[in-house]
Amino acid sequence: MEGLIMKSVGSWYSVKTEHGQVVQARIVGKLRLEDVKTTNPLAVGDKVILDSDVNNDFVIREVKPRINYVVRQSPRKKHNVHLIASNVDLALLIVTMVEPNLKQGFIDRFLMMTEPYNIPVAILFNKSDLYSEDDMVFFNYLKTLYTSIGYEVILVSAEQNLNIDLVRTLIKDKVSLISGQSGVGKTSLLNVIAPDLDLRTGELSDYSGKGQHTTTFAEMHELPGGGYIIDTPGIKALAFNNLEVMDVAHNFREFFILSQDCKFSDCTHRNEPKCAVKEAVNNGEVSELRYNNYLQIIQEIEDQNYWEVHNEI
Ligand SMILES: Nc1nc2c(ncn2[C@@H]2O[C@H](COP(=O)(O)OP(=O)(O)OP(=O)(O)O)[C@@H](O)[C@H]2O)c(=O)[nH]1
Ligand SMILES: [Mg+2]
Ligand SMILES: [Zn+2]
Repeated sequence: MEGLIMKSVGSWYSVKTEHGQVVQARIVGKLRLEDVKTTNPLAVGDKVILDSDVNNDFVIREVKPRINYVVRQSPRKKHNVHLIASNVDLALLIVTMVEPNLKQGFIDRFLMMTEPYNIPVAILFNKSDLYSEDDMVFFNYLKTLYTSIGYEVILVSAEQNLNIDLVRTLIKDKVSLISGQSGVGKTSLLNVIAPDLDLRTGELSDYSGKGQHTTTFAEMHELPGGGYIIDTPGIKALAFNNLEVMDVAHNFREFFILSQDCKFSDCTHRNEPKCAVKEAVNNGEVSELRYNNYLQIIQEIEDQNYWEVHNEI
């Protein structure tokens, strides 16, 4: 029997079977997995083959090949990654200008998780009811920037029901992942999009990002209008030890297109001569904001690699 993983807590998985019921199942034996080293064998969104054991309990025998997956660097094991979700059609990145403030570079760092598989991203700026005029000016700037690169940008408010219909239309019949810092209103938005779900949301007293997380594990919900949505815990920090400098260069969409005109095929767009990306930054075709975030990410990766080499000596 086939199944779809809706939730994973410890070694138990909630699996929706092809007959529509949700059952609890565990892994037996060894699953054949892809070559990526992961700290967890299965993720929400995985399609699996279910069986029953001698006690008539459900067991997972096999995971079907994934179309794509979203991973984060494991906080514990540096070169392992943690699977967040798989087989995703769309990622909704929830941010807000205030409560908590949008962290510099956060959007571009998030995109490093979705770009490797070209997962479409819609950036939802939530809590618009709280934005000042200045916040709106910056929002409009970011909207123009990210729209021009190919991402959808929508101003929303869970509180005031702003543009929720637009989001409903966007996610209809898709498997969407909802992600972002803690407290930006991911679960609140889900509750407005699909009130029947009635999920728990939090009151964050501390917006430094260290506040408590209300959602503590990824969980997939079936949407009444068709499709699925995966609520995830808030992201605290995004590190990229699992990426190489060239991966980052390839995952900045507009840089990648331009890089065909760089003199060197392995151009990192820093000090190389005849670099099409740097030229585009200089003449204003590529955003300085994006370029600076790019430099910051590759610098971080190089620093980490340096320390690793250093420590091995
Ligand atoms: N003013 C305003 N507050 C909002 C809006 N959306 C959510 N909030 C508030 O923001 C707080 C956090 O909301 P949650 O939905 O729990 O945030 P979350 O992103 O799911 O947080 P984690 O589960 O910790 O990752 C709650 O107090 C919500 O009431 C909005 O559009 N406007
Ligand atoms: Mg939540
Ligand atoms: Zn270049």
